[in-house]
Amino acid sequence: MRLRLRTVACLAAAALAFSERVGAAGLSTVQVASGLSAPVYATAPTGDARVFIVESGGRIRILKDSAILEPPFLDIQGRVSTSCECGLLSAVFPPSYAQDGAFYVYYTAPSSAPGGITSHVSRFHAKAPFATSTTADASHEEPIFSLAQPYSNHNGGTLAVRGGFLYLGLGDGGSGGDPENRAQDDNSLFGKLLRFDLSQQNPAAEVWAKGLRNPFRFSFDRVTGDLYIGDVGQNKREEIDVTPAGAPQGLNYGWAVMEGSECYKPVPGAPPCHDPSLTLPVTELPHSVYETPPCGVAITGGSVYRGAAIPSLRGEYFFSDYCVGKVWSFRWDGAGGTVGPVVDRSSELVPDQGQLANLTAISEDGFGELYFVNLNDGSLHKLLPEPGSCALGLSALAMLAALCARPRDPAGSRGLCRENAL
Ligand SMILES: [Ca+2]
Repeated sequence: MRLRLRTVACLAAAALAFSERVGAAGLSTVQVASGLSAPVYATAPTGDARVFIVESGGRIRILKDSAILEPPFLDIQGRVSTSCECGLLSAVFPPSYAQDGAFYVYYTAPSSAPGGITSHVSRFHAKAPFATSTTADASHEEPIFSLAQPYSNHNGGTLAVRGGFLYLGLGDGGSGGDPENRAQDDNSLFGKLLRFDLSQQNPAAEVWAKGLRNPFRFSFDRVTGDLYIGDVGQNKREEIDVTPAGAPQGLNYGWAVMEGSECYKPVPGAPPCHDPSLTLPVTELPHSVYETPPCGVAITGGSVYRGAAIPSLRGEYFFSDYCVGKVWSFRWDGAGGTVGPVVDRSSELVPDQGQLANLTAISEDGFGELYFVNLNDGSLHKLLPEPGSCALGLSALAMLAALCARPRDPAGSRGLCRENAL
């Protein structure tokens, strides 16, 4: 018994030393796809080893075994407008996808609306067998929601599923400064987080939260259900809003009364600036932190890492800025509602090929591993442990295990390494 306890203690110490190393400086990125046409998002059905890449021109491509499959999984290029902040902007596979093949997309289409576009959420179906399907039936589109845009910008762009509901983030309608105060207007669907009951064949749009300017990217933590919104700022502040899964419906994130934690403008009928009813960001990036921004600034909300490759990183939220080309991360303490240090990860994540710039998404595959989507050069990069982390970890493990009273368990150590190396 005494020997066994000492062995367990030794191996635990080895595992701790290993995980601290990976957590401290053990990250890298590897280019896994290139030659894509204006990619904006990556996702996958839960447990599917493939990656489904959304191209803004109207195609969804499948990355399988390091190759992009032909033909595309979905091709609706003729229905999509591609100028400005437009196009096919996201796709989501609900948990029921393996049973019924149904998935949802969000895109903008040319229209006679004042902004020249109309936003659409539609349901499509993969061709059977669903779990391994490589093509969807583009000819059978089921409209779920549409909304004519008053201006061409601030179109939101993300769909996500939580607890049987489909969520859509919509911008304030566009222009600048929310001229018609739509984000605070309960009679308008702009500037809102909407949700749809997926148990309904034709679900109605329900306002879940308001006071958003342009939540281009938001996500749910796949373990906790907490909501992370990257809301693009106006002139001064980019913000991240984090809301626990159990928060009530009807939160007001402040725009255009407030831009981040600063007052922006009084809005008739809305709470005043700093009113306690407003939900303020958990962290924000003042524009003053950027040095000579190349094209302005626009936050790209990301995702919480929940993969298997880097266990010490689980729970860490990664985000970027489309224009500035940096990647940051922080850890949100759901119980205390506090935010850990915001860490600039950019130098750690320099990839083997290409670069992490013009990121339109940091999103997840079917196992919670993270991908960086570069719109400008058409590439996709995957977050991985730093090369050699596993070998170094094994060295530490072997050294410490050798001090134990009996030989280490080879199967156990391989298990640790495998978990960190994939
Ligand atoms: Ca806000």
